[in-house]
Amino acid sequence: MDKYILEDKGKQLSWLLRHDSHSFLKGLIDEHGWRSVDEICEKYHYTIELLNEIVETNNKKRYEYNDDKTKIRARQGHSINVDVELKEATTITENNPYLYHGTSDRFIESIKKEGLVPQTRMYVHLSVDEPTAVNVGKRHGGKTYVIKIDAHQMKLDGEKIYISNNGVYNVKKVLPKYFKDICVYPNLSIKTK
Ligand code: HQG
Repeated sequence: MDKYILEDKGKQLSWLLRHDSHSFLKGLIDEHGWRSVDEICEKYHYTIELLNEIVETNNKKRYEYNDDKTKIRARQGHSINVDVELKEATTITENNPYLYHGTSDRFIESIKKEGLVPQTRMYVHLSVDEPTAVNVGKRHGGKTYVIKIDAHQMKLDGEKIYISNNGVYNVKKVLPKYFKDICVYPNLSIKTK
C-alpha cells in the first residue's frame, strides 16, 4: 500500500474511532469504543486488507480488533466518552516511581498553576520515559518541556493510574504537588508550524 494513503487513512481511522461524537451519539460506536468493521469499510472506503495493514503497521499500536475481527477500536486517546477497559498499572512502585509528561511552552504556566488536566481527551497521557515524553511534547511545537511526575506518591494517595494495551499511562489529573521536576529541551524546540 502507498505510504501516503496508509498515513491518510490511518489518521482518518483515528478520528473515526476516537473523536467521531456524531456517530457515537447515533450508537455506531459502543460504550467500550468498538465500531463495526463492515460499517467503516462500506461508508469510508476501507478494505479489510487496508484495515489489517493499518492495525499491524501502526507505530504506536493504536488499534485493536475484537476476537472475531468484526469490530475495531482505538486503545486510548478518545475524546468521546467510552470505557476501553483500561487496566490499573502495576508497574509503578517505590523502585520505579516516576512517569513523564511532554508538553509545550505555550501550556507550561497554566500547567504549573492548575496541574495537568485533560483538554479534549478523556485522560491526561503520561509516558514511561523521558524520550517518549519529549516526542509527545514536540507535536505541539514551541519549546518542549518534560515534567517528571511522582506517580508512586499519586498511587499512595489513592489516585488511579491506568495503562492502555499499547503502554500509554492515563490519569484523570495530576496536581502540581506531584511534579518532581520540570525540564526544558532547548535543543529539541526547533519544530515550527
Ligand atoms: C496540555 C499522542 C493548559 C497538555 C501522544 C498537552 C499522546 C494543559 C495538551 C497523546 C493543561 C493536550 C496525548 C493545563 C494539560 N493548561 N494546557 N492545565 N493540562 N495541558 O494532544 O498529552 O498520536 O490532548 O500538556 O503520543 O499532548 O494521538 O495530549 O500538551 O500519547 O496516538 O494540553 O497523543 O498519541 O494535548 O498527547 P493532547 P498530549 P496519538
